[in-house]
Amino acid sequence: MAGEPQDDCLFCKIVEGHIPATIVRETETTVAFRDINPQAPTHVLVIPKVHYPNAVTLAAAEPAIAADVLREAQSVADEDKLDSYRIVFNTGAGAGQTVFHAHAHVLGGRGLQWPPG
Ligand code: IU
Repeated sequence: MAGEPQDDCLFCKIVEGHIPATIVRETETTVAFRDINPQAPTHVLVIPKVHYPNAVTLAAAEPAIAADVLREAQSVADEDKLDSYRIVFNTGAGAGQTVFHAHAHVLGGRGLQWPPG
């Protein structure tokens, strides 16, 4: 069923506590943890606890939770004292998405180039 945990999803396993992660924030609907392969001094992933394959399918089905993900991105930035930061939603393998559970990358703490690679 839509939103239900998937047996083969690594981020569902992090939500369930079956795979370790450095969790920095948790709410009723979201978990935020440090990326294992950080690309910036702050590189935190904010994920919904429910399983949707990407941010747009999450937003279509659960708009309030998609908004929670964005709110949590700001909270991560506040906790790491970032004035500016980047939120990235890689969507599709061609754009670099490797984990098909919706997630926001929150990147900051260094100068960020535009356009991204
Ligand atoms: P992507 O947008 O799907 O490429 O992002 C997935 C990210 O998840 C990527 O930056 C990985 O380093 C990160 N990650 C993680 O932090 N912990 C894990 O257990 C796994 C992936 I698997």
